[in-house]
Amino acid sequence: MERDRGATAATPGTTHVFKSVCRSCHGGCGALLHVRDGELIKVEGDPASPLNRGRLCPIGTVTRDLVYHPDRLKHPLKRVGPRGSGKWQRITWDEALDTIAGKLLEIREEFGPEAIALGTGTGRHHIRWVSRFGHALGTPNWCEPGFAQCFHPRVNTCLLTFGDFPVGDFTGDVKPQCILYWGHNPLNSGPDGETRFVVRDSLSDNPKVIVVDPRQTELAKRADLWLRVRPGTDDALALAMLHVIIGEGLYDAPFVEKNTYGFDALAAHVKPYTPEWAEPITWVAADQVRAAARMFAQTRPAMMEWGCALEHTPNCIQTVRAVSLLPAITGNVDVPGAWVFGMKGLGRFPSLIENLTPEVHAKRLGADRFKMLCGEGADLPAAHIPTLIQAMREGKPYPVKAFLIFGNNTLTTYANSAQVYDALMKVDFLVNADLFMTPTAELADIVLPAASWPELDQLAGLPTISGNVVLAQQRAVRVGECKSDEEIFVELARRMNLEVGTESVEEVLNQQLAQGAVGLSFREMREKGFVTLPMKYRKYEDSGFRTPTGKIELYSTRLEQMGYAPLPYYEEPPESPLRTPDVAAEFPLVLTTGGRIPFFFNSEHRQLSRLRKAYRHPRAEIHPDTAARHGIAEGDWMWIETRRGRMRQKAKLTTGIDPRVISAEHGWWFPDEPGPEYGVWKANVNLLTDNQPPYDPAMGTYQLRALLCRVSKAEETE
Ligand SMILES: Nc1nc2c(c(=O)[nH]1)N[C@H]1C(S)=C(S)[C@@H](COP(=O)(O)OP(=O)(O)OC[C@H]3O[C@@H](n4cnc5c(=O)[nH]c(N)nc54)[C@H](O)[C@@H]3O)O[C@H]1N2
Ligand SMILES: Nc1nc2c(c(=O)[nH]1)N[C@H]1C(S)=C(S)[C@@H](COP(=O)(O)OP(=O)(O)OC[C@H]3O[C@@H](n4cnc5c(=O)[nH]c(N)nc54)[C@H](O)[C@@H]3O)O[C@H]1N2
Ligand code: SF4
Ligand SMILES: [Mo]
Repeated sequence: MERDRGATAATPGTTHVFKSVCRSCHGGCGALLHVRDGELIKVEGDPASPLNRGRLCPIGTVTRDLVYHPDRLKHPLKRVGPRGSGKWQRITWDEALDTIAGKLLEIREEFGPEAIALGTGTGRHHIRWVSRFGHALGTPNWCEPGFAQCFHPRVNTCLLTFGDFPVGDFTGDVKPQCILYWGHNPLNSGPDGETRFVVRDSLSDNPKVIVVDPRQTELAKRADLWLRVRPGTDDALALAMLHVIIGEGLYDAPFVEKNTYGFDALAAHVKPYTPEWAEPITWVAADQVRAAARMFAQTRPAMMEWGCALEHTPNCIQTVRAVSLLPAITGNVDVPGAWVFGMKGLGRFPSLIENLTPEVHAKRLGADRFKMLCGEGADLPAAHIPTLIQAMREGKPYPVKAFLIFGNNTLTTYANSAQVYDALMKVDFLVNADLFMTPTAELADIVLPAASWPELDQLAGLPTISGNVVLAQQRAVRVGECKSDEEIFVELARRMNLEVGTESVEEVLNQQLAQGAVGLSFREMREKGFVTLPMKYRKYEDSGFRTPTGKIELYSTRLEQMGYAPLPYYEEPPESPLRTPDVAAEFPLVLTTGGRIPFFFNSEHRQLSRLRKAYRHPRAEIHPDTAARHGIAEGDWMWIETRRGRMRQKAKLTTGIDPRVISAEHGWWFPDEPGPEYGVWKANVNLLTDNQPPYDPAMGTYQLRALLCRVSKAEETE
């Protein structure tokens, strides 16, 4: 490893500016890191970056506060009291890594490699390194709460339907004339590479905007049409829109004729799904469904941008399929200003999956059921989280003895937190690498101090999967004894004498670049900061679509082959006023969870006082009429209760939500409250969710967005 980065960095008193990329959310804004005497003195948006043009959001702005926060973990710790007692002792990296390596070898020997599971968090720079390390040591069991619940249902479904993953062409010369935002609030959430800035900028070109969201978000306020859908019924809404577009002949007939497979079957299939059929299911008026379908189909180019709300249901694959067919039949695919397939600047990450035999693949937890999460239908197969929790708690279908968590606050983001807590208490060996001590890390045997993004080398290809822009993230500073997750994996692989997975971080990044289209080494990438690839449209005219039929599969032959429905269907959420009226009698309100907050990333950033000042408390949205019925006023603490449990958040009264719906925030714990719990049971929305069946048959997804609840006023003293 080089001693110093940047010739001037070594000269005392001079400032060196490193080009990098913010990784505090999925967004990937270009960032300039100003370093003097080894200290990060300023972080600013890179004016040259096409993703943010010099701007940073509130989270990116306080990067220095994150890097130098006094609560950062700065050296490895080992637990000295009983699990969860909060008693820790500082240890050396040597002791930490030797202990982990020794324990993993022991477990692998006695119970087989599959008894070791790895967990990580969403959008992390090191996410692919987690599976790589797992594959190197021979276990198929790695997981991430975003694999069955977020983004990957869209990725895997689109790979089957389109042969590639389409993204919005926000930055091309032709601007979208109509944008449909479906279950997505990108002004807050900075999605996968189309940063909130790009989305905001696109509004100044004055496109028609359609928003499908139970809440009146800022985007919904700006929209020409806002469809206030009942949570969990997007499948029905999409089928009705397909019905209108096909029934009224508004689809792009020449495109459909030439480039799609199964149109007639789809047309026959959606015939019964009239807007009048959808109205009582979705709570969206039939004439609004028609207006939205017509606006989307009759404006060119039209773009559809979607979010994780579609993937937080046990019918997620079919929902995603149904929505994705709207751009397909209107010809808004790989054309300027619409959905496009990216240029793949960043090559495939060397995941070492080839190290697993078919027998080991078959042992992946969930592989017997969920082929699109754990098997042949998955781009990168992962374990099914509820099945993993069961293996940790009950030793079924086989015991999982070790769980290594790299960047996930498991107690806050997995469904059914109470059961997850039980699993973490039971597992023999628990390791957690994080930037901060969290309620989850408090349960570990060994805690490792991870480096934050300005402290490490990485690559990002954005938008994710598409890779039109390749960006280098680079180590500009060091904090305490923190190591990047990537470095930890390399060191563990070496200490365990694994046969593969022992190359240095830079070697692996170079391997990845060698497979992509930019044609540079990591060292060269670091100098450049980022590379934008020129966009080519209508690539299918030369090469078709990479599906079995060479066309966009409206009727999916691959889904059919795997034993799943080839045409999308509607399914009522597992608990709902229509499906379980008995439950609704006791819990009459529909609960959705997790709408993103611009000041925090999932469970992160509650330590950062500048962000907490802007957003002190967890809030749940409730209609004023509903609030009044329960004697709840603005800012009151309010109990929200489901069949699983209860927790409280502060009431935020708004007419921008249906009186029958509640929307609660996710990710809450309170670093400012005493450990080891840090208030994790107070406002944790996953005390209300369930990880029990039904699951999406192909993806294993559970319900996070359409549950039944009731509310009441919580007294200050409770
Ligand atoms: N009810 C409900 N539950 C949800 C959701 C919802 O909407 N509703 N959303 C779901 C979705 S879409 C997702 S993707 C998941 C997200 O869930 P996760 O990805 O698990 O997010 P966090 O729990 O916030 O995990 C982030 C943790 O990683 C740490 N961290 C940050 N950077 C690094 C790093 O570089 N290295 C290491 N080692 N640690 C780091 C942070 O300090 C924090 O503790 O949550 C899911 N859970
Ligand atoms: N600042 C910030 N950025 C983030 C994150 C964060 O926590 N903070 N999280 C990251 C993660 S993990 C993800 S997955 C993305 C998510 O980013 P988005 O996809 O934008 O997800 P959300 O904001 O959770 O939900 C989008 C909208 O869906 C609506 N909604 C709720 N239920 C339903 C439903 O049943 N149907 C429909 N149609 N809409 C519904 C919500 O009201 C919300 O406005 O953001 C990422 N970026
Ligand atoms: S939008 Fe995301 S990538 Fe951009 S500055 Fe904010 S946290 Fe960083
Ligand atoms: Mo996510």
